[in-house]
Amino acid sequence: MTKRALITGVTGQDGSYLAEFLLDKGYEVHGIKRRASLFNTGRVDHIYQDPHTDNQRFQLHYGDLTDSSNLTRIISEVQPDEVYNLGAQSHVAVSFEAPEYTADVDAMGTLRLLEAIRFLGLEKKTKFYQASTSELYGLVQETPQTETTPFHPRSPYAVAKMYAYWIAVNYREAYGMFACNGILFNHESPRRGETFVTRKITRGLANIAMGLEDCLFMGNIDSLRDWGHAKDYVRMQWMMLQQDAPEDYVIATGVQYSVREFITWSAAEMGVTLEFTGTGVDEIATVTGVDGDLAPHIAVGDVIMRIDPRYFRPAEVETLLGDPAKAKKNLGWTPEITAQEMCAEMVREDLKSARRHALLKTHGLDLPVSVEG
Ligand code: NDP
Ligand code: GDR
Repeated sequence: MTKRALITGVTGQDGSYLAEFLLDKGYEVHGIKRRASLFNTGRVDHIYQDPHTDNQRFQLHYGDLTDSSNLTRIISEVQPDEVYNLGAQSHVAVSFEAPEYTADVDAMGTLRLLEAIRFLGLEKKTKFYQASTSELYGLVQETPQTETTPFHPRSPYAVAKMYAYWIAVNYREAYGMFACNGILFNHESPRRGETFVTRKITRGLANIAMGLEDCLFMGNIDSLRDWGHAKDYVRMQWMMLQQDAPEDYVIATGVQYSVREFITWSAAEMGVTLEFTGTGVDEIATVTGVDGDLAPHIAVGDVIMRIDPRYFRPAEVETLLGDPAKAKKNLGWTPEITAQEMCAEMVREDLKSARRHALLKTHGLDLPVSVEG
């Protein structure tokens, strides 16, 4: 029988890859999208199916994690075998600006979904995946981080996600629900939101390469992260719900790099070498070499990265490194794409869009480049 999945956050990075993955597996996939004044389905438009055709296997429903009655109605209509709760205000820096909204969506939204499943009497049918996060470790207590490392969240986002983590555990223990937390470390792709650090770098440097921007303004580039590819990580989200019994898993690569290294790789993908000089807010990256023709607007001596303290966070997570041993042992999961391969893919895609943009500009169509991040 065809399995039915409901994905919150289907229009986001992970939601779009997961929807593709589940459709390939033969699932009927339902996604919740928010009402917005502009189209917000760019990441899933390629799998859109005309609602007037028969056997539609991908359907979108208007909804919001802040709206219990709406969530209950959608779950009642869909009767999902699996719910993937990927929807969230997912930007850590933004959560300091909008802490209450972040708690409402990320913490209470999770509770609303679990309650809807229970209220509808689906707690024995519907399996639940919660998008938990390495941000729970925050001020890290041990390295590498595992499923048993104590949490110390460092942002309103992380605190909200900590509630979501424990409420999923609680519904598992209290009501016997099949609820799992995937404690996912940072994962990226060409579909990553433009204001997360990796995409900000690949897109920013591609724009500089094509003469659309002059300089990349960054926050804490000493920060260390364990970066994987979103495609590898959504596969694991599905695997977690196919276990015999619900358990929580750390999903990571087990390798850590700095933001500065990610900038160096991204530039190198365009044939550009950099030298970092100065310290703290005075650190800059100067071009020391340009090889090939991928970056026609970058020259030796250009300063293409500066620090802007506005991107520092009130409380920072300096270092994260995950140990995915349990996922490997129990589920046979290992990441297939390295951080460097992922960076190369992101640079290639961002160079393509920067070239298109630059071409339009030469024909007088000068679209604004949004650089806020
Ligand atoms: P994105 O920010 O790309 O996507 C978030 C999704 O949530 C979007 O579809 C967004 O809709 C939707 N959303 C936001 N607010 C609401 C709301 N009020 N009601 C319903 N939907 C809403 O995140 P990712 O795909 O990167 O991450 C997926 C999940 O995994 C998130 O929960 C994130 O916190 C978590 N996570 C992500 C990691 C990562 O490195 N990517 C690591 C660990 C956890 P819209 O498109 O309209 O904005
Ligand atoms: P993070 O991701 O906060 O780890 O949360 P992000 O890419 O935003 O930051 C990673 C690190 O880079 C530093 N940094 C900057 N970050 C941004 N966004 N912009 C900058 O200019 C900049 N300069 C330096 C940050 O300070 C940070 O240390 C992501 C999100 O996807 C969460 O939803 C998810 O839970 C975690 O990853 C795991």
